[in-house]
Amino acid sequence: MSTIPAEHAWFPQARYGMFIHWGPYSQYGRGEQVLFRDKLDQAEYAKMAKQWNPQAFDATEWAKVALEGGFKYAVLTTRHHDGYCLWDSKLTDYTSVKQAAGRDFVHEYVEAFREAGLRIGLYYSLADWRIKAYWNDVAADPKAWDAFRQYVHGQVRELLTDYGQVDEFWFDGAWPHTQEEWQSEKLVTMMRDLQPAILINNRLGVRKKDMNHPKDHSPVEDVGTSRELGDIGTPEHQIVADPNRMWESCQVSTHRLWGHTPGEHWRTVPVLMDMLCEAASKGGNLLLNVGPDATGRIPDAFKERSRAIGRWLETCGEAIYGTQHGDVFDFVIHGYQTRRENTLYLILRFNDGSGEIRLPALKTQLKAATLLQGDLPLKIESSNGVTTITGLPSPAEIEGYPVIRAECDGLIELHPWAKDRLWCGDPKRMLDWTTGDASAGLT
Ligand code: FHN
Repeated sequence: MSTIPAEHAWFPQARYGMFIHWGPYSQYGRGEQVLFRDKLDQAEYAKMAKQWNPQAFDATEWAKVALEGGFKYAVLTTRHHDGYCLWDSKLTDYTSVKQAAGRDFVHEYVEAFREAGLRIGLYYSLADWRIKAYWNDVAADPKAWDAFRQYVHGQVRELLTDYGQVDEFWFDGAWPHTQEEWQSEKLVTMMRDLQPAILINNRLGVRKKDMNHPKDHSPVEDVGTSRELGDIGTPEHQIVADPNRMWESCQVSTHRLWGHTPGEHWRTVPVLMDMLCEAASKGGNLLLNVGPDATGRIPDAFKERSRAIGRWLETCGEAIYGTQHGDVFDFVIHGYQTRRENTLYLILRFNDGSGEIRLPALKTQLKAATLLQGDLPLKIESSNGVTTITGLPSPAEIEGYPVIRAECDGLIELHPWAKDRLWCGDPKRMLDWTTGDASAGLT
């Protein structure tokens, strides 16, 4: 991965962002794509959207939830595929300012989250399901496509002109058009002229020449992502490191949908914690989604989960924020590792009560081992090349995932056998470890 420009250094420091999918679709309670997935009548949907008036919306309250959750930035949907704009766009009347709500929700969000010290992200869908040209081949009506593309470019210009510093711009909905048809390079140039420090994601359309590659040509590319444009990769519903750029895994906090779905199952705190720790261990961020309800309230079920993670981050955030790729050796029987230079953070998914953690793969001696919960020094024993950390308190005495700060005495090195994972590398590296074979009667 190329070096990260100074103006983008906040992103890996942040590690944890709040994704917010909110729009008139929240009135239906069946996710953000209800217009298409229920094939609703467009005119009926637009009528409902124009009447939408979420009077309980309080951006300051949302920012408070974000801070309590330990989030360092947020990304709000300014316009999803349904076409309804949450800001004062001069290019359409289909906005929260010109319709019943009479408010510029993006302005309120930006002001409150900036005031709270959070980095500002704006999500913008290139797709607009109301517009015929979006669904059509460009060649079928080039003039209509060009008018639509200019509308899109113009709205991006508005969002980067009228709302102060925007730290991250999150495109979506490029499918089925290519980065060439969207004129994404021109769009990105305009964006960087307006906001030189801005971080832009990779969902700017697949390059024409990549259109025929099988989807599996790269594990982190999804339909609509560009291989060359964009500062950050955006694996969705998966946590797969993008080898070429910074990345954030976007994940839902309920079972599947991004927009508000009352009655849906919520993912548990351990599942959400696992995603955050796994993303950090692989050197990426987690962008965890919430779908506020039609009145503008963030569901209590999200707040409870988010606060639990926030409390853990108050004690153990040093193992997440600003850490590097830490998946140094196979640690799956205990949990996750993150790293800060020669310090390893051992994040335990569970505490089995044994009071000890064996680290057979680690060749480098440990200078110190400390349980972050309570800043408790732990004992280090070494014998036959195996380091064991002992003195872990019982599960009842530790809230959340136990985290050990393991300070290595120099560069982190592994025993040769451990450099490859099981089912990888030269299997003969394990011969000295075996006890015999069938011919000697030992089976
Ligand atoms: O179609 C959208 C979907 O509704 C949602 O916004 C997600 C969030 O990353 N993006 C698209 C699906 O990949």
